[in-house]
Amino acid sequence: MSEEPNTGITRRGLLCATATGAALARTLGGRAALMGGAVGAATLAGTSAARAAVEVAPGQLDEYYGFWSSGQSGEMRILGIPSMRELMRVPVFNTCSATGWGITDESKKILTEGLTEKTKKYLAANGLEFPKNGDLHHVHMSFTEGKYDGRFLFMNDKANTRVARVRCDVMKTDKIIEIPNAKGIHGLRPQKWPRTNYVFANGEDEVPMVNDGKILDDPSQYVNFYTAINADDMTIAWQVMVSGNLDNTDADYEGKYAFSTSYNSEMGMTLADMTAADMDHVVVYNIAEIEKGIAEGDFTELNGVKVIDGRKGSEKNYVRYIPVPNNPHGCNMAPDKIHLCIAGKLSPTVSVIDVRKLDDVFYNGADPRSVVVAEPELGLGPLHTAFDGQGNAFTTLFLDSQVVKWNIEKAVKGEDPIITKSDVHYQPGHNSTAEGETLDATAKYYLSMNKFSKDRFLNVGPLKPENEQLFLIEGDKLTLVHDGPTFAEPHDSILVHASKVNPLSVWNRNDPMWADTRKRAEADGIDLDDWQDTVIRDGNKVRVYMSSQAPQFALESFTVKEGDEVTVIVTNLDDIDDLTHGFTMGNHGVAMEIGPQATSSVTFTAAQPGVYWYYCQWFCHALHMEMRGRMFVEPKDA
Ligand code: RUQ
Ligand code: CUA
Ligand code: CA
Repeated sequence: MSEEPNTGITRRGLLCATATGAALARTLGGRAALMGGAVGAATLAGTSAARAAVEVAPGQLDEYYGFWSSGQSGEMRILGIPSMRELMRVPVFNTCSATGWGITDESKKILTEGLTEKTKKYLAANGLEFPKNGDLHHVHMSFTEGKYDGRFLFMNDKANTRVARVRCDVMKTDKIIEIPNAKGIHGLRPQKWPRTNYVFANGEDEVPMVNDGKILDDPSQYVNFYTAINADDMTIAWQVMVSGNLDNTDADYEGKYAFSTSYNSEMGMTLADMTAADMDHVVVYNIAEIEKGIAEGDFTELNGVKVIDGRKGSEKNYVRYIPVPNNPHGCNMAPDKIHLCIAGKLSPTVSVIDVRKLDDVFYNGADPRSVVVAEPELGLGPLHTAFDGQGNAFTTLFLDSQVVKWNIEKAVKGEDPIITKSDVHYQPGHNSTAEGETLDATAKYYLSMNKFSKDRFLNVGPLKPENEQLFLIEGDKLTLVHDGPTFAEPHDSILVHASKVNPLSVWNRNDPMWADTRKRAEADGIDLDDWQDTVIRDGNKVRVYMSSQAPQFALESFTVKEGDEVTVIVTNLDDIDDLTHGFTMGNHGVAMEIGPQATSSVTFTAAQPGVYWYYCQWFCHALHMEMRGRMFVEPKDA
């Protein structure tokens, strides 16, 4: 088999020539010529000793949880590390046929209640309840004093400008909010210190401050919004209006500053314009000053949000702009609590910012560039940086299809910081080390999230999987121990030690997830804890309360009329680990998961008269197939 099927042009050469264009060639000068070269031989799997070191034998448990974004699939995924086994998919911005996410009353409430009025109106006019898609890039866990605390996971939806929260006790989404004013929420990170009071979210796309159609093609009037969300109740705390767009974000280990990269300080609307300037910038947010400004009333209220003006030219102490080379991307705070690493993307450099120097920029008029204490040249297309907790950094090199391990202190001293470069397969975006974005960063595993798999797996047609590679960190060496194809399109991941994540196996009967359903039951005279199986008619609304216990639904049939609004409320009385039931109503587009001790409900309109079978769709018992019943639909005026 040839290395490069079908074409003499390598994908690497192609991307270089098209995606990043002339600007890249300009920035990189003569080095661009290097990129047209042939791709190196495929990375071979590591030594059998290294593979044995990470083997998780059947029946054994993994050492780390991996929490994965899924890009345009809209869900969150949970993997075991180092086995790379996919353990679970948690629906967030997508709908899910297995769990009924987007179908059940409980999930629809979460998917709709946090939308803006404007969006609700648009959706209603188009017969929709919530956006049909999501683009989930960044999953990050809540922190307490710089370490993961196992409470929540937060994540963004770039496509519909939303932020979601997943409860780690049950691994279900419990809040989704649309962010007003901003467009295209991309970078997202929780505050690290003293705890995650805020979740920070970058709006990537520039829009008019009041985006109501009066201003259209006049970019001089566009702005961008940085949002702080109150993590405990998922409300908007404040926003800062900034100049230039926003890409990735991170926060420091002192609770003083947060940061965003901007690849479009030019406020350009075309590729040529967005890459025109030699320098873009990092925006630094001064959290205490912003809070003070809000408290003192120095804000504009826009769509119910308090917005601070931090645009260039503002004299206040809310924001500073640090110039960095053209079109930066990754924004990663090192666990040494000192160095913020800004990946250059079009520039082959990483800009290292010493956050201790920021006070001087804010309060003593120091030159913003004075905080950049190193800018080592590391390779082509640096995108993201992960840390090992020992002063070293791993930066992905998209164009070189490599990861470079380098030493931060050496870079600051002006010495050659590069320790090793390792090939990855192929074109890496994000990377992760074990708890590398926390004070518990550990030099053990290195994960490369590669945007292309390129000949690494059996051909599955024109749409290929991505490739994620796990390496064992052995001293200065990275040894490849696993290749794993993934479906569209994980961007980011975190590795969290298993001891910090302790989900329940059985739901608590009074979980807030079905608090509304419980209230409605009480109004119907039903106590969900002292189960009664009954059908309540309320005009053309019918509520069917039934329990389930393997292998039976308490009601073997119920009767409704054509066009009735039927709500089926099922409580799973089984309290055994792993005993999930389901409820699927045939030919009604209705399915839901009911975990042990959970209550779920679903509302639908009864179809044309006839007999319809419902069944349990989660295999629960030897007589699982028999776990079914009939809905009789009578004609309207019978
Ligand atoms: S971004 S590949 Cu959406 Cu996290 Cu950098
Ligand atoms: Cu209950 Cu299958
Ligand atoms: Ca730019």
